[in-house]
Amino acid sequence: MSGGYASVPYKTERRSFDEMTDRSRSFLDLMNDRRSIRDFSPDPVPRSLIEAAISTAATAPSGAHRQPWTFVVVGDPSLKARIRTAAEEEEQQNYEGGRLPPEWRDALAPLGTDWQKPYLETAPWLVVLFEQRYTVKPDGETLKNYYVKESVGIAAGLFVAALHNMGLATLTHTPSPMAFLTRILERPENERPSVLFPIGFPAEGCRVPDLQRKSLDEVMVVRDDSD
Ligand code: IYR
Repeated sequence: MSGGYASVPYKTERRSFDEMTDRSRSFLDLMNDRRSIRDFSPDPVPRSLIEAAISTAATAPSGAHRQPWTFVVVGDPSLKARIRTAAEEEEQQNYEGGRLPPEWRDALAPLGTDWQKPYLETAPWLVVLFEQRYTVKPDGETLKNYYVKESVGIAAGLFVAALHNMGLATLTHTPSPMAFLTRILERPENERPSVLFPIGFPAEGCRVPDLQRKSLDEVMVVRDDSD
């Protein structure tokens, strides 16, 4: 391989099949216990934990290694309150002003969500993930980014996994439309909000819908032309 980057050795040690099996199962067990929650405890969470989760998320692969993401961390109660008010204004129009198409309303009905978003104030942290539609270099030069939504989606997945692994809960919240986040958080023109994550511990007595995940057979297709 040639190119602009110098190359460094990549670790080549292999684990045994048994160890791989053990690790695959324990990671599956861990992730299978993850749920999106909407009922957060106000208990504080040290910012260092949020920072570690963001560092993990930022290990995601990205198109042309542009790393087209910004994680805005919000803990200030007055900023959280402004975000809640703005999100609820939009969501009230969605749920009660007839802005949600009937099919979408029906899809959400089993989840029991409504326009009220108290967790945007209760959760000790909100992290808003922004996608960088293009990169602005320190000298002001701009660079095109590639596969931005895919890259940011992968980073979001790693973020969710990192939070769950350390014992924190979150929700991939996408208030719609999200432009108010650009305004309130004063983000530059090259950024667009992607996901709003309220983060904290689940409230005492927190309950979640009794959802089932699709089975492996439902999500996997094996193509093998040799049999
Ligand atoms: N953004 C709205 C509606 C909503 C949409 C989907 I798709 C969900 O899975 C859940 C909610 C809200 O946050 O209530």
